[in-house]
Amino acid sequence: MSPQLGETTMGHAQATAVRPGYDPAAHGVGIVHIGCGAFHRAHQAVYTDDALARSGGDWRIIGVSLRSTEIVDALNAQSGLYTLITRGAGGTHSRIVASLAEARAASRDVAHVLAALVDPNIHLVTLTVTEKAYGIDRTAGDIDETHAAVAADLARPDAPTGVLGLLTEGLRRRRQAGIPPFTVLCCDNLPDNGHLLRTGVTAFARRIDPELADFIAQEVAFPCSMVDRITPAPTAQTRAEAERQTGLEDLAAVETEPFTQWVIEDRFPAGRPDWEAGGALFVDDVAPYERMKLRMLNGTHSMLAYAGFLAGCVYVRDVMADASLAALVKRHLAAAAATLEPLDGIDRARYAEQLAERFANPAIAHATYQIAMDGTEKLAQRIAAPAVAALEQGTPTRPFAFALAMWMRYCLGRSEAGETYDLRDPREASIAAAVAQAGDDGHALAAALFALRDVSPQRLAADAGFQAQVGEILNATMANGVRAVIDAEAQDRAATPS
Ligand code: CS2
Repeated sequence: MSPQLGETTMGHAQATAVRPGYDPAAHGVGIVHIGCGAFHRAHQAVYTDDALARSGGDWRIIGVSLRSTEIVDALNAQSGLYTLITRGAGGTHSRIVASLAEARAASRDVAHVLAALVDPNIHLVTLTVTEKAYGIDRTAGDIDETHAAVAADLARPDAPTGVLGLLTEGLRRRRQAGIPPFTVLCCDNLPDNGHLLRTGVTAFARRIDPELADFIAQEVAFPCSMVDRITPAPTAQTRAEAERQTGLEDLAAVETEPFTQWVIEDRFPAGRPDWEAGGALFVDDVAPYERMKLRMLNGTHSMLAYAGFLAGCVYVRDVMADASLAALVKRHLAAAAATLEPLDGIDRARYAEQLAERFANPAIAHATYQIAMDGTEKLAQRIAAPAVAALEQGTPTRPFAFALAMWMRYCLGRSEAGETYDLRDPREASIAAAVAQAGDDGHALAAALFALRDVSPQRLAADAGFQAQVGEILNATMANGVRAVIDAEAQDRAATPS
């Protein structure tokens, strides 16, 4: 058995693995990152690693996991070190990342997490916790008091468990101790993510202490950012590949694609690392980049995840190897692009081509079932928002109706062969109630699922024509089967989308 990756063994890593270009021990911490899952380890932590190598600074990261203790234990056993494997047309490469100094699990170690949040050396709190962890009611622009962590943290604000509670308590303690606030950088796939989180934190704080809420609104910066790197959940193969590449056992290894992008609003009053070293782009307004990525990459991802999963494609690359589905991917990319305003320096057609190539990457095993997770948290910004824009502009809407119909068919929770699967959606119970009520009537199911809060904006739910289109596709799927509908959609309708 190979020795485990760690401070003392890193020097023995095989020459095939690139080692950090700096001495990690010479740099202090400056960032708390909440959500130290695979995406963070393939993205922000790598940009910070590049920044440390090029410009130094005390910017190492304390990783916080809200619930899972497994990744925390794995990282700490390796002094925070892990292998980043990139797989693409240029081959498979590995590199050891050293920007994570330590990890903590909020679920068992909240005192240490709060101590880190109050540490004057911490200037930044960054987050990748997934859409559902925030507990913000996006339609109302307020906190969602029915969200489990929000409810628990309102009851015990001094012992927080969730994002809003932790940030508010950290900021409260800093203010009380006269320590300047940290900047909060949201890195989740949500539109206007910085503004949204600011709304959530100030609304949460207002329930506890209105003065603190005013202080946060005035003094804390919440820049927006757009993040991009396709990162499948690590598996035993990931760990085996890391061991092959480095000669060391690594329980925190991640694999990802070569492409990476980070567009950030440059508003960091407490300073920041030299993330430009890893290629980050700093702009005044992130919104157009975010919209482009959410609608083109993530929207197409959701469509292909539902249609692909239902058609028996386990991975995204299998979807791209299916002629009809690949045509629908291109159709969706074009329809999403048509809803966007021009953006300097971005060639949308080229961006769409590049996305199709990234999805087809044969070396990346990105499960459709992984992307299908949490549909009720994702579809509003990925599918419904561009559908509304398309209705208003008179550009094609059918690709969005098809995507929603595929999600609705997926919501039945059973394949055509009769196998059941878990929806893995925070609103599973409401979906099940809608399905039970509507049964196999596509129009009734569409109406019931459109009525779920936050999934589709009023404008879309009120459009009888659009809803009828979704219901028809759904009925055709139930009558003729998913494969027949996908083929018909790709052949007949793709040429003349309505
Ligand atoms: C995916 C994203 O799981 C999903 O919903 O669409 O995680 C996607 O892979 C990333 O946003 C790519 O940057």
